[in-house]
Amino acid sequence: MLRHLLTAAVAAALLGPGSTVTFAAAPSGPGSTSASASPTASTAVPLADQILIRYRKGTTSAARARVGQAHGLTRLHPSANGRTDLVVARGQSRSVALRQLAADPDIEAVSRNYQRHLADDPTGEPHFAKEWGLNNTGQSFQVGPNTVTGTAGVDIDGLQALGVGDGAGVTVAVVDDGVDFSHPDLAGHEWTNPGESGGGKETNDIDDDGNGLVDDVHGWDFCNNNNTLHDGSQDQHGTHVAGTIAASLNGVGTVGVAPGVKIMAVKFIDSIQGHCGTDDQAIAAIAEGER
Ligand SMILES: [Ca+2]
Ligand SMILES: [Ca+2]
Ligand SMILES: [Ca+2]
Ligand SMILES: [Ca+2]
Repeated sequence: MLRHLLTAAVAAALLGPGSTVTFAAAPSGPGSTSASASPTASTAVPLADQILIRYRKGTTSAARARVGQAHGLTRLHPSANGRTDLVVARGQSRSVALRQLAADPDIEAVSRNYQRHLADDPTGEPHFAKEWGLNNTGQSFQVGPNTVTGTAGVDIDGLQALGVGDGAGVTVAVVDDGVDFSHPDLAGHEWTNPGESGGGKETNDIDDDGNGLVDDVHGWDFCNNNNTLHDGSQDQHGTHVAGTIAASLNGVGTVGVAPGVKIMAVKFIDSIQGHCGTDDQAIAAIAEGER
């Protein structure tokens, strides 16, 4: 249901009532300094540089041409519906172009050309109903001999957040005890150090990236000063924390707040009393996480 709602909402927002997208059939209009009729022309311009313009109702073709010339625009597609143009601004930054275009009297709205995705649906994860912190519907839990009932809405709006994004492209450093990346909900979530990977750098016993840590491929164990990031029963908490952050949408176990993020494991403590967990180890772990 969430996927359908998001798809419908995006379509309505982009097109407006009664509009259709017919890039290939639409003629190349005069609203730009140089126009291309190729329906695939936009693929040569990075998505981050593409700008969508919506003109005010009644804007003439002459006025659209003035907008193109005034702002140095190149049209990437024939106009979708006569009121919308996909353009790139040459010779100036995108942020400056967006600001200037927004102030143009013939333009109703301007935006980056964002890429949309189907909304993630976490409700199929077997333990999602227990994750009241993500989505509190007032569900009840058994806590020892007692039944505890939650308060609907007292949550972090995790369900809605997953409709916006999953954190892909973000790396989170877990400064804790170790993280078990062999857990089914964390497999594939390990951050990989580009300076210690490829061509055998992972296991060559050489500090290839020169940060003082040998073969720190997915993080570092500052407690034992090695690159094994999960040491059996010594580690009881970091895996849980990593799962709260990033557990996969995979039909297994739980889902994290942002199931698209990568985890860097920087262990500084374990469950052995007095073994490690000193402040200087924590500082070193945080420093590595800030890299
Ligand atoms: Ca290293
Ligand atoms: Ca190495
Ligand atoms: Ca270790
Ligand atoms: Ca899962």
